[in-house]
Amino acid sequence: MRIVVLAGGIGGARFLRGLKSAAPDADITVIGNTGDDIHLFGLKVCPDLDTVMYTLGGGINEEQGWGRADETFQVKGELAAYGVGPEWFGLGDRDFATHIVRTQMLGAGYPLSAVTEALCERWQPGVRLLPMSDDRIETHVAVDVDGERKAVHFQEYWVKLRASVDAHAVVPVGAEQAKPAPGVLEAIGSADVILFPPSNPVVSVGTILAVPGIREAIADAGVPVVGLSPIVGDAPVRGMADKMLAAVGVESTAAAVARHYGSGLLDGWLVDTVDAGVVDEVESAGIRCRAVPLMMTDVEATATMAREALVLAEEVR
Ligand code: GDP
Ligand code: FO1
Ligand code: CA
Repeated sequence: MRIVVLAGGIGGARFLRGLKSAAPDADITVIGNTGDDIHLFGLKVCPDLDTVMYTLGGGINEEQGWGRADETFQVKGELAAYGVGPEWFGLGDRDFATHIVRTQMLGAGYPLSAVTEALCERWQPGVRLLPMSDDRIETHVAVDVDGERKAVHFQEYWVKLRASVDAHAVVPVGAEQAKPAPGVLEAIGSADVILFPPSNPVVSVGTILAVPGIREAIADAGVPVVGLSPIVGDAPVRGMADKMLAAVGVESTAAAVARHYGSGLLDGWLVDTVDAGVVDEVESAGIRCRAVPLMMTDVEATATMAREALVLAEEVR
């Protein structure tokens, strides 16, 4: 079975670990979000691609959910001693090597998709990991600072400002001119099932869908498209999905996120058992819905979620 998954960082990566366990023989292609990418110290950092690669490859810091296990921060300290920032973004020594290799290969002319494939040769994630695009796309967030509206990079909003101020708009800068990376449309076109993990609907899945051609290819694929809610009990399990949803005028409920994707895209939607009350509402929007436990507490619980998603896909096929 060929499965295509649109993934952000932590939510996407943890779901994929469960999916691999639930469907060990499946051929899984991951279309990864690159809107979180940022250039720092002359290096290209791709947080969501790296989170998927490290999580599936066994190198992730499990508690944190991003960055490397057994990390040290000598380089960060040395940069700070030179007064070279930003000091608010924590790049570790082990992680730095990934960004150096990536930036060196990009400088030599390789596209991000080829670089990602090369990095995955080391990590062997057991999935085909494709960036959504080889073109530069950076999510910016409109905020008010000292009474003035300005756009900041998504990482500045999340890591520096800790999402403490309201987001008025979220813009995937560069998306309109971008093309899907090689292999993306082909993978969607030959998929047996397409899954939206419980990733951020705005700055992860939403950004991937903003690359011209991807949303259309999924809608036209003619195969089941099933999503899992990142909102449990009217709040994100972690992260800033509530702030991002508010910026695009969507309530933080499992039902509102399903309606936001819409029946033109989604065939099936899983909500957590605490949200069982919204099943009828989602179904009346033309999306088949089931309530099952959706907390990714360990790989076994996550594998059960992935199995439920595949069962729902067969039901709507
Ligand atoms: P990010 O790029 O690191 O922010 O990760 P993603 O976009 O892939 O996923 C973030 C989303 O995952 C957040 O909206 C969380 O609510 C959701 N999430 C994290 N852990 C869980 C979980 O155990 N269950 C569910 N249902 N959602 C989760
Ligand atoms: N998140 C933080 O909250 N603080 C950090 O200093 C930080 C550094 C960092 C470095 C590399 C990387 O791949 C991810 C990193 N993250 C950090 C996570 C990242 O900002 C976000 O969680 C994701 O981009 C949101 O999807
Ligand atoms: Ca992300």
